[in-house]
Amino acid sequence: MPEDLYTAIISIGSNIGDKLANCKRAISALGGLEGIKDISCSQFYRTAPVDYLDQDWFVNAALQIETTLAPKELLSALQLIQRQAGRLKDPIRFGPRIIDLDIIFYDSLIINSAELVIPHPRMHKRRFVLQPICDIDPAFVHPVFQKEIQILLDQLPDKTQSVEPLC
Ligand code: PH2
Ligand code: MG
Ligand code: MG
Repeated sequence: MPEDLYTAIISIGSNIGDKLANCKRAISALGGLEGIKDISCSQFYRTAPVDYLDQDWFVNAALQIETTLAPKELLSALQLIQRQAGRLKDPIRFGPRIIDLDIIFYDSLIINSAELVIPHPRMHKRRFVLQPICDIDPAFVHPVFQKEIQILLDQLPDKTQSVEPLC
């Protein structure tokens, strides 16, 4: 019997070493996992750091995947890829990382558990998350705010966060 397929949006970022190569390697690893298929990727962006400013700029993108994995299984899979890339612990909250894979949306599900909050709790304030998602699905409606991603991006009060396509 075919298993149910869900659509998830994942934000990806790196600001250590060869940032673009780190992102591409993680996307390949994701594509090789059982239960994940049909990955679409946004453009890659060069983005100024937010929340912790004293660190190098990031490469960020967004991915849309089709998956049979449940949210917590998907989280474990993303954490495994992060560990395999050499990210073992984070000395600084919001600080430098070789790879970061965050679940932003999982269909229109709302989850508030100790291990996992979906939609991602800070995504609506972050141009480096909203802009790449707009490449993939600008009309997707945020299930908590009931606003399209394009509207959240247009209404972002902070116009200073730098997010430029990577050439
Ligand atoms: N990730 C953070 C903190 N700050 N800034 C940018 N530009 N891109 C990120 O991916 C990022 C960040 C913590 O996950
Ligand atoms: Mg993360
Ligand atoms: Mg993050």
